[in-house]
Amino acid sequence: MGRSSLGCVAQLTVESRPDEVRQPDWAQEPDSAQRMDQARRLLGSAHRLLILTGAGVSAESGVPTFRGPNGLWRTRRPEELATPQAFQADPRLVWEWYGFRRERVGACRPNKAHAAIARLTLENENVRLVTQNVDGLHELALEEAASDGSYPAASLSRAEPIRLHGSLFRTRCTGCGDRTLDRHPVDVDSEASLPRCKKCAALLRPDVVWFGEGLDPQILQSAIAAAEAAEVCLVVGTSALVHPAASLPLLTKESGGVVVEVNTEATPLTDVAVVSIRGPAGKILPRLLPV
Ligand code: BJW
Ligand code: ZN
Repeated sequence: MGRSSLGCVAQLTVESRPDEVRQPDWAQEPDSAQRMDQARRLLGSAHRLLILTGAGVSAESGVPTFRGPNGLWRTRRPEELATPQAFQADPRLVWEWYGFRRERVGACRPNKAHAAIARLTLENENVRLVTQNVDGLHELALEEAASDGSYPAASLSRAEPIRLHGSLFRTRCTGCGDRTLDRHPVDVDSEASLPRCKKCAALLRPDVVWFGEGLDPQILQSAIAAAEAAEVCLVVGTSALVHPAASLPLLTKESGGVVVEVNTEATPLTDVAVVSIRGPAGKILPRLLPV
């Protein structure tokens, strides 16, 4: 694929209406097939592809998204809980939220969107995956796709996502900074029962990136390099409200590439995208990705 931007913004509506309509809208649109083809052609011919995912890619696995009607936890917005200030003020409350999410996400399995992305990244060394998600489902999908031993270790490690916002299943010590894998349930009975560091006894925190905290510079740099090099940036299931993640597709565009979006709703990136496909990732990606 050349690095010229296509001029038009094609939008495709795939989401089903709330009540009676079970067949997705895109199937009824006269030009929907053409638009899927346009996206497929772009993705299929890109020499370097970046896939950027957000919470929407895990929605069909049962993982709640952050924003929108189902994004609230006890009427609190993520902006109130995902901050160092919230943790300092009330670590029990913040750990309760993360404990709840660990439990919920721990019971979820990768869906067809994760599986399609995993196959593509394992098969194609020119595809990079950058995720904002902390749920580990892309990693599980990779394990599942490679469970028959047919991929060499090098393919597996290359296919690992660049995780912008950390992991729900890792802790970081607020004292010595030690990082540990941790899938345990969290005891939030009292401040004394919260997870503590085995080395220095200081309070542990989830090893995630909160608002106002910088991303790991090396991780951010890899994501920026992948965005700048990409001929196509496929953006899946993110509200594109949180930066710097939401700026990555703009970097692709500024570098002469194009943006393709898959989302159930319009986002600030919809007008940036050369093709915006409106529909659930688990239905769209298996039909879209060239494996
Ligand atoms: C489906 C679907 C289906 C549903 N199929 N789709 C530039 C401009 C303005 C502000 C800033 C800026 N640069 C930095 C900032 C400040 C701030 C920021 O972005 N604020 C904005 C909110 C205004 N950013 C930061 O603070 C970042 N740090 C930073 O930049 O450091 C330097 C700095 C600091 C301060 C000032 C300036 C510079 C850090 C951001 C950390 C974000 N952390 C969180 C929590 C992680 C840990 C945890 O999980 O608890 O990350 S917040 C939360 O939002 C989480 C997510 O990764 C992130 C993005 O959410 P996402 O994935 O997009 O989810 P949703 O729910 O918003 O959207 C889901 C989408 O899916 C929707 O569109 C649905 O329609 C769709 N969907 N089902 C397809 N089946
Ligand atoms: Zn410590």
